[in-house]
Amino acid sequence: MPLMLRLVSAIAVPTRASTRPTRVDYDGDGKTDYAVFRPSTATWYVWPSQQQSLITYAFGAVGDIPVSGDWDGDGKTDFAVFRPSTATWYIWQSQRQSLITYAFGAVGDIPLSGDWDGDGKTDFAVFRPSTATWYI
Ligand SMILES: [Ca+2]
Ligand SMILES: [Ca+2]
Repeated sequence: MPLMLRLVSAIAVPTRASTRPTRVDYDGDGKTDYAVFRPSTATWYVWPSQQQSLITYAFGAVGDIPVSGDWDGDGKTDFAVFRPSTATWYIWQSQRQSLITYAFGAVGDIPLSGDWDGDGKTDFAVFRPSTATWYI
């Protein structure tokens, strides 16, 4: 269960190719940080542009889909995952350093995150393949 964002290591190096790249700015300096999420272990590897060293986090569960974005609108990317088995979103807010959980979508939906209304905060969206319908 992804109840807390847990720092695993500041020196570990990703060793497998089964990772998903994410476009992010975790340190909020306006520069994109290198980051990947490994679904098989629910591990995040982040290379912040300011710090210039690898940081490893555990957040989410095996099989989760990364949906990072700036959900709280503070200019820093928040760790976030969508759990396909329950259609639940888990978001670690960078501003408050706290977890929020939402139920949005249905099992089988494909999660998409983006700032759909242009307010500076990331919004929920899912695509339902069975009906070719978008829910935003
Ligand atoms: Ca950055
Ligand atoms: Ca944020």
